[in-house]
Amino acid sequence: MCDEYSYYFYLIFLFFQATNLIIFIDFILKVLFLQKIKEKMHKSGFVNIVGNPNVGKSTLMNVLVGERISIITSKSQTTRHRIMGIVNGEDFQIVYSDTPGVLKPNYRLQESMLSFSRSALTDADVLLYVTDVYDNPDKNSDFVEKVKMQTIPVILLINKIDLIDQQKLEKLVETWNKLLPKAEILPISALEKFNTENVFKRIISLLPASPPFFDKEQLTDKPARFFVTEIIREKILLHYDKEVPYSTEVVVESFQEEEKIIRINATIYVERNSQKGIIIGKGGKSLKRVGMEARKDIEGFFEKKIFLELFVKVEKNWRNKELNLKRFGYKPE
Ligand SMILES: Nc1nc2c(ncn2[C@@H]2O[C@H](COP(=O)(O)OP(=O)(O)OP(=O)(O)O)[C@@H](O)[C@H]2O)c(=O)[nH]1
Ligand SMILES: [Mg+2]
Repeated sequence: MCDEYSYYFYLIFLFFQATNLIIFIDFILKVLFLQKIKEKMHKSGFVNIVGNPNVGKSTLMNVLVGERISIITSKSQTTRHRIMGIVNGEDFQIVYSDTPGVLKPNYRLQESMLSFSRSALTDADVLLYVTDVYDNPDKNSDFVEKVKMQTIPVILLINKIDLIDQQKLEKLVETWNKLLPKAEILPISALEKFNTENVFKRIISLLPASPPFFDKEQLTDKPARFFVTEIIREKILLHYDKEVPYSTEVVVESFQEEEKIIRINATIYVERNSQKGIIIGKGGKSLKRVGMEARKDIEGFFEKKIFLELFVKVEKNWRNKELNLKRFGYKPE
């Protein structure tokens, strides 16, 4: 009798075990299936920002990313590198690339800058061609021709529309429509964030389905030191005229992060002795101003106290020397 009970108990036990196993397998399959659907719904892609110098490419990228990644000044050729700004959402990842303005190179540094802009034509999922209301559509027409040949979606952004009236804008739209007939044209003001939300929405609608390319926490491809050099370079562009800012490169020699402070030593390289004197200024006043303003911004960037020490050195004709350019991070391997 007792044996019979145990037999039935055992059968019931086996039955529950089997149903539990089925429920468990069913659960795992559903999780895997949902994961697959989620992956399929996830969108990712590379959105490259190109255009002539000073049209507002970096201003736009910073607005789209929501962070101050690229430096901005009223001088052209502010951006010298290709800089990534990554925007992450639950179901999307947009990898923006800000690039140097397209130019006719006069020295090797500019050749390298142009190669960064050109590279952005080869690896984008969506291309943002930025122009502004002062830009001459005939300038760098060979680059525009390359944009025209693109098979990927091109959005043409007419920036700084805060500076002109409707009539002039309509004429510009007409001109650009003829030059890039396949491009979708959106007038914007990056400075006033006018229509930039629509740019974002259009990009999302054009992105391909894909898992993310980068860690969802990642904001950029550049290391911390890069932003230090850029902030210092921004202050130099703001405070010095003519060739001086264009003959300047900044290198971070040491970056020591302690618990409460980051200690940074950086060197400002110039091409001539006379430029060294200008950068330093009377009694070191000009260099001190650059250091003070840069330190404040770097503190804001890292949200930490900064000790910044600046040196100035002459590296003759560095803008034309392969070795220097490589050392300063301009020449791709
Ligand atoms: N009025 C107005 N000014 C703008 C707008 N967008 C950018 N600017 C200004 O245009 C100037 C150049 O802006 P950047 O973002 O540095 O331009 P860029 O195309 O990145 O320039 P490069 O890096 O030199 O090629 C700055 O003084 C900006 O403040 C805009 O929508 N309206
Ligand atoms: Mg720029």
